[in-house]
Order: sequence, then structure tokens, then C-alpha cells
Amino acid sequence: MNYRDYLDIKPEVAEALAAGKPVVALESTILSHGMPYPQNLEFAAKVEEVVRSEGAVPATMALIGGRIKVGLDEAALEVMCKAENVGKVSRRDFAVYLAEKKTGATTVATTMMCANFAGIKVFATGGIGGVHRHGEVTMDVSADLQELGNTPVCVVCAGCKQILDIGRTLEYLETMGVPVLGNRTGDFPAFYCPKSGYKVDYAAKDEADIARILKTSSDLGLKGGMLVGNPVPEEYAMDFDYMEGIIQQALAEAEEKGVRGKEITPFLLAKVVELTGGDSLATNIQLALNNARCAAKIAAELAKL
Ligand code: PSU
Ligand code: MN
Repeated sequence: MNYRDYLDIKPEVAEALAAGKPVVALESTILSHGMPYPQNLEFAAKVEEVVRSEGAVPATMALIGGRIKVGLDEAALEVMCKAENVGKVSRRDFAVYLAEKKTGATTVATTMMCANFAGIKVFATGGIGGVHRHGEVTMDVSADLQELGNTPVCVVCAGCKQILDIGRTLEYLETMGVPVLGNRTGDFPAFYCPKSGYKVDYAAKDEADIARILKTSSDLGLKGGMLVGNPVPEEYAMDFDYMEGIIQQALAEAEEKGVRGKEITPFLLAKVVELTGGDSLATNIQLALNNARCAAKIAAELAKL
């Protein structure tokens, strides 16, 4: 047996892949552990609609009943959004969840794994995990970064949140040999804000430019992935210094409660939503939709090459 024996590819996705049509992978941790219910359910439908409107087929990933689900139907999306007994699956959890038939939401790392198993090259998310603040002491570095170094999938994100040490996150990506491109920008975005104060390696002109770079990387057989920073549209952006204050409060509360390990990212995400009175959720939804649009365009350009 091999990984194919665990794959359940939704017929619509399988047909698109067989025909060489554009497909975009989507993650489920953003649904189960990144947004509250029922806003996440509304978002789940909307993000698939955005991908379709660009002529691509969406494939949301999850681990359900011992199967790797590539593309979810409405009922499965509802399960992921209600998030009752739905774990957060990073690479180290992957085989455990499959063997034990546990229901798991895929992170950036495991969505990349699923995409790669299915032959999907482009994936849209909100923000990636990274090196946490004081990561040089705690060694809390998201498995997302290792995966980007090892798995050939292009991840479109709005950068990473200021909950992380953005500078060290970029250093780590460089060490892992991951190209960090900006979609029409030289700035690496900071999720809620279009600029983080750090630069990308290369400011790509447009989605066609990104698709050419992706194709070249694939032609060369380079084993790693690629990261595209796609800034939040200006009209939905939040103030960097305001967000810094919110994040300091969230971090202080996490410290006080002793939240660590895989719980810290979901804890901080929920805290930020609470402390901004829901404003950050609206921004989060808009930037993720914007990333889905960008990823669908890259997939469409890639399909032409
Ligand atoms: N950052 C966000 N939203 C998210 C996540 C991160 O702004 O939903 C999720 C993603 O699924 C990401 C994961 O892959 O958290 C990273 O978790 P950790 O830091 O435990 O690796
Ligand atoms: Mn971690």
C-alpha cells in the first residue's frame, strides 16, 4: 500500500486534475481553529465560490474516518466548521489521525502534504505559521516552515501575523531555501497590514510571473515550495501599531495562562478577534478571499504553461 490508498479525491477535483485544469488547495485549520462558527461556514462557502469565479476548482483538505479528504462536500465542511472533536493536525499528527480514524483539520504544513499527494500545485491560506516571538529560547517554530522547505507547493498567504517574529520567520525560510515572492509588492505583508517592515526576495509583477517561476522550480525538480505574500487590500487593512498593542495583550494573557505548543496559535487568533471586537475577523475573511483569488489566477496561468 502507499499514500494513494488513503486518498479520497472529490470527483470534481479528480476530473479537473486529470484534464490539467486549475485546482486550488484550501486548508481546514483556518475553519476549525482560526475562525468562530458560524462565520467560518459562511467563509468556507464564499472562498470556494471565489476560486470557482476565477475558473479554478477548490479542494479543501481534511482527515476524516481514516481517509485523506481532497475536496469536501457541504456536510464535511459543516463538520470542520462546527469543530466538535476536530483536532489540529500538523505533520507529526498525520499518521496518528489516519490510523486512529480521528477527525482532523489540516494546517498549512499538512494541507501542503495533501496537495502534494493529490498533485495540486497551488494553495491559498490566510497566514502561515512561523517562528514565535522568543522562538530562539522556546524553539517554537511552526512545522509550516519545514514543509515549505520540503514540499513543492506554492502557498499564497497575506504574510504572517505579528504574533510571530516576522524577521526570524523570513530568516528561517531563507535557510530552508524557500523563495518568498511578493504579488505586485516588494514588501512582505503582516497579515492585517500590507507591510511588515521586511522585504520579500522578489517583487513579482503579477500572477503570470509567479506561475512562470513556479513552473521553472517544478521543471528543475526543486524539492521545496514557494511562498507568495499577497497584501490585504488597503480598504480592509488595520493599523500596524494598533494591532501591536492588541497582540501584546494577547501574548501577555497567553503567558499568564501558560498556553504553549499547538494551543498557542489558536489561542492568540481567538484572543485577537475578541480584543478587536470582531474587527480583525472581517479583515481576516477579506484577506483570505483575496488570497484565494490570487491562487486561482496563479493556477490558471500555470495551466496554460
Ligand atoms: N495563522 C493565522 N491563521 C491560522 C493559522 C495561522 O493567521 O489559521 C493556522 C494555520 O493552519 C497554520 C497553523 O498552519 O495555524 C500554524 O500553527 P502552529 O503555529 O501551531 O504551527
Ligand atoms: Mn508551535
